[in-house]
Amino acid sequence: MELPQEFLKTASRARYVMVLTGAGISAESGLATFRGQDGWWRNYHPQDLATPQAFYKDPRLVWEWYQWRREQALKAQPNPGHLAIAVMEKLFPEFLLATQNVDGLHQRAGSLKMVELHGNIHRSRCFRCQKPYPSIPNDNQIPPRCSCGGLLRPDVVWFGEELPRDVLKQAWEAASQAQLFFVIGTSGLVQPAASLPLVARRSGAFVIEVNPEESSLTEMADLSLRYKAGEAMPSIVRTMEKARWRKL
Ligand code: BV8
Ligand code: ZN
Repeated sequence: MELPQEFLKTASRARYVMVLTGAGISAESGLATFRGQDGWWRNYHPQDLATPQAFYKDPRLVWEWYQWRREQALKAQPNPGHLAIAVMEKLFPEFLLATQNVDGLHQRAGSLKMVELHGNIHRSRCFRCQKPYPSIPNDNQIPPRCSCGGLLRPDVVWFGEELPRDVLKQAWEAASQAQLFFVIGTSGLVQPAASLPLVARRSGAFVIEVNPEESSLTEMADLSLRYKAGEAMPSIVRTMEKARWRKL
């Protein structure tokens, strides 16, 4: 894959690199994306289930959707796209991966310098008292109950809920310091995550997108590669490694 000189020069000199991923990076692991046709479940669209209102209205249905997604995520394996990002983190003095995904595949691929903007489906918390449950209790109620009697919910950020302030602050600061910003596998529709590449660009970063289709961030990217993450990322990371050695 031919990469422009400007990208190679930036990669060889960059001190701080940031990556934003979305559901597309888990597609090659067999997990449905949020807005793709495969995202529907029992005729429901994810957007209609990932809300506090949906849980309030039918906690059993929403819990079962997350249970199904948890099982899919546990059966899935990190793909070469996840693994390449885990390698990339070691190439730069400063690095941050901000993922919108809740499937835990980046952690399983070995990524350490990362934040989960939208939480993680393998953790729960009490809908009433917020008590955290790092793993899913195997009581046979659906949804399980907290010790206070409240219902458990997945520890994710639903539409209309605020992202964890500390996580958003860390991601915002990283975006404003990055010289190189990757946007991988996201349609760029969900805020405030989709604003991170704009913050980076405004601070002078080179923005590179990897997505087999155009997204709402394509126009603002300096370089947009029409490839699947699992196909493109391993060779992009190898090319960056060589560019950094050459300079060194
Ligand atoms: C909030 C967790 C405010 C749950 C998710 C402006 C400012 C602030 C808020 C808003 C705003 N405008 C609108 C809002 C409200 C809303 C929003 O953004 N709505 C959109 C839809 C218009 N935002 C919120 O509600 C956020 N909250 O800001 O609250 C607030 C302030 C104060 C006080 C109270 C409240 C919370 C948003 C978080 C929602 N939770 N997930 C769960 O997962 O169940 S978001 C959900 O969408 C997933 O996390 C998903 O990752 C994310 C984004 O979708 P994508 O990842 O992009 O996935 P998608 O399917 O869309 O695209 C996949 C892409 O991959 C495609 O482009 C495809 O081409 C590509 N692809 C496919 N295969 C591959 C590939 N790419 C590479 N390789 C491949 N092989
Ligand atoms: Zn409770």
